[in-house]
Amino acid sequence: MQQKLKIAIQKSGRLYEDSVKLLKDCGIDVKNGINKLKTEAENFPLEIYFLRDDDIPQYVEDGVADIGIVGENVMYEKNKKAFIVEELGFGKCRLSIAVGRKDDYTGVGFLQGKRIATSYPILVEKFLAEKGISAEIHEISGSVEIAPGIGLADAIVDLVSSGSTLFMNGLKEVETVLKSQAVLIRNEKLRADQLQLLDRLLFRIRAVKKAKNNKYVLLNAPNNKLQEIIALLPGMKSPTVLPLAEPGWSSVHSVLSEDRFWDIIEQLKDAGAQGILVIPIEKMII
Ligand code: PRT
Ligand code: ZN
Repeated sequence: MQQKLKIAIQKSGRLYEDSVKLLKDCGIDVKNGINKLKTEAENFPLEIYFLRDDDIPQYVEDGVADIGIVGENVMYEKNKKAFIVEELGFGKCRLSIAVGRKDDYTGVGFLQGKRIATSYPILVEKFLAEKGISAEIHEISGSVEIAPGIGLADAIVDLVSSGSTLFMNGLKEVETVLKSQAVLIRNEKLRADQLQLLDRLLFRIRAVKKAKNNKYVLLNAPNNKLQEIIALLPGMKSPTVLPLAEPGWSSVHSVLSEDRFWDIIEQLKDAGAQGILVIPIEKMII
């Protein structure tokens, strides 16, 4: 029987949907995991375990799961023996220190001798030690943002994405302890056959990520502006140029990366490009 690779993903919560979507985008069929501990992919030798995110690093360290998807915040807080193999680009947030909106915060010195509520005592302790601050850490497991309001703490350290939770609780973000996103982690001692499966999966994940960060662009260009327009397009190699039925015009096809996208589109328009079409790419293999 063919060996299977075992992956642990969050059972429900903020990482669940993106984790399943990533596997689906990799062409791996995942049956819905609600109320299930485990399922098998039909078209890739993968067993999927649905777990609480906090437990995933331990399962991967123990080898119950070979790989897992978890936030860096959990990975570093749990401090288990596992490797990060790939950043996945979703579940982005930051672990931040917040104090009362009216507090006169001028720097980390503000925290000296204060009470800090958090679900991330290890990361907070490390941050404070690096800054030479000693403070009282109160570990609480949820609703950290209400701690200052009920007199339990002077500051909190919690995950922030939009900032609205802090705002609604009369707090302001003052320091970033860690920037986090979902990552793929692996057990330290995978066998050769498991590593081979991981490589196949990683190849697909990277193709999906690359595609997400790029767009396919088609545009029409007057032939006398072609050189200028082509010079603006980085592309995978050189762009494809095809003659249009209308004399003196060409169609140019290329790939643009998301981060420079709007910049380049504006320059293309200024250089005389017309009828610009932008199309998402599903997979990108180079
Ligand atoms: O049940 P289980 O233990 O698996 O889930 P959980 O409740 O512990 O975690 P969950 O589903 O809330 O989050 C899973 C992971 O998502 C986290 O470990 C992070 O890696 C990532 N993530 C990304 C976030 C956020 N963004 C986020 N904003 N996790 C939590 N939050 C919370 C934060 O704690 C705060 O309460 O959202 C609130 C702040 O959001 P804003 O938008 O108001 O700033
Ligand atoms: Zn959790």
